[in-house]
This record gives sequence, structure tokens and C-alpha cells, in this order.
Amino acid sequence: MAAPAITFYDWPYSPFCMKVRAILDHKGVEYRAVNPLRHLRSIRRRGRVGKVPALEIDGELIVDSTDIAYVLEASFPDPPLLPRDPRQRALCHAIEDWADESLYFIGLYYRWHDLEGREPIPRAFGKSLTGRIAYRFYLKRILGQLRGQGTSRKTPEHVNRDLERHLEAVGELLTPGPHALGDRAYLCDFALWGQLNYLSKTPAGGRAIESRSPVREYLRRIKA
Ligand SMILES: N[C@@H](CCC(=O)N[C@@H](CS)C(=O)NCC(=O)O)C(=O)O
Repeated sequence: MAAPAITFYDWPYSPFCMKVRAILDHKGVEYRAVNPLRHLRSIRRRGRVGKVPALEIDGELIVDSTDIAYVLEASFPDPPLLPRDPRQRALCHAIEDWADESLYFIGLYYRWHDLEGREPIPRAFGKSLTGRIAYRFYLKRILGQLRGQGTSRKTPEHVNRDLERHLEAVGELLTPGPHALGDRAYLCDFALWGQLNYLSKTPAGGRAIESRSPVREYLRRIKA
């Protein structure tokens, strides 16, 4: 049977796209990567959520990194993304969701709210009219999300305490390692990878991760 045709709407800077990209590579799936900036309207119309990542498999558009992971797992089961044991599976889900829904806002804060983090963002969007409009649009939207969710209403010291507690927890999750649930990399590891890799590229997050060797080494391992 022919392999399904896969188009990945991949914004290289998104932690959720990093997660999906790592899963595709881990499973050895071939795909065509497309910059989503020019397709935002159609991604919103077809996927309704209007966020990236989005993945088209044989003409069907799947949105949300978790749904994408489950669809890929069904089509390409080897190597598996989910543990067989039900308790391990539950833990995998809890860690994945914590990375996606909690750790994400710490990275977002240090990239978009923190002025040192925000400084290089316009370059990522480029100088074209579309790029400049998209930057202004997302800056407003993301600062609004950070306020609504609550992270940017905290003092910088408070967010820093959150960051340190999160990294401490990741370090403990990786003990004894080498992955969060033991020998194999599962979906939770790819979620952690996306968020930690994103965070590590922010000035403050990079410094915090650099000083924690288990987290630093884990990122190097998954990247390899
Ligand atoms: N839960 C979603 C989150 C995706 C997400 O928040 N993507 C961001 C980029 S990192 C986005 O598209 N934001 C644009 C928006 O909120 O309109 C997933 O797992 O895919």
C-alpha cells in the first residue's frame, strides 16, 4: 500500500511544531513541510482551531499536536508513542499535558513578555508585509493569552520560582532516566522536548537550563 501523503504546516519556532517534528522523525515518516504563515486562513477554515501545528494526511487536516500524535500512532505504530501498561500510559498523558498546558506558558512568558526574549522575534517573522502584520497580530494575541492565563500577572520573581520548580521536577522525572518513563522515548518526552527546547532558546530559560545538567543532557539526547 502507498504511504499516505503528508503535509506538515510547520512554524519552526513553535514548541508544538517541534514536538510533532520530533515525532515524525522518530517514526521515520516522510512529509512535506510548509510554512503556515501563507495558509493561516485555510488552516483556520478547515481546522477551526486556527493554531499550528496542523497536519494533512491524505487530504484530511488534523489539528492539535496531541491529536496529530494519536493519528500518527495509528498509521505508523512502530516505534510506539504510548506505553502498553495502563498506569504508564496515564502518566505519559499527565506529563504530556503538563508540558503542553503549563510549561508552555513559562516559555511563552520568557519569549514574548520578557523584553530580552522578545527582542529577536520580529526577525523570525521577516520584513515582508505579511510577516510584519503577523508579528503585530501575534504579539497582541499572545500577550493577551499570557494575561488571561495569569502568568504575566505574576511578578518576575514569582515566574522565576515557577520556572525553577518546573525544572527541578523535570530533573526528578528524568531520574533514573534516560527518558521520563524509563528506557523508551514516549509521547510525553516529545512534549517535554518541544517545550524545553523552546524555553532553552529564550535568554532566561537558556540560562536556567544550562545550569541543570540532567535537563541539559536530556535535551541533547533527544535532539540526537
Ligand atoms: N494545544 C495545541 C496548542 C497549539 C498552539 O498553541 N500553537 C500556537 C503556536 S506555538 C499557535 O498557533 N498560536 C496562535 C494562536 O493562538 O492563534 C497543540 O497541542 O497543538
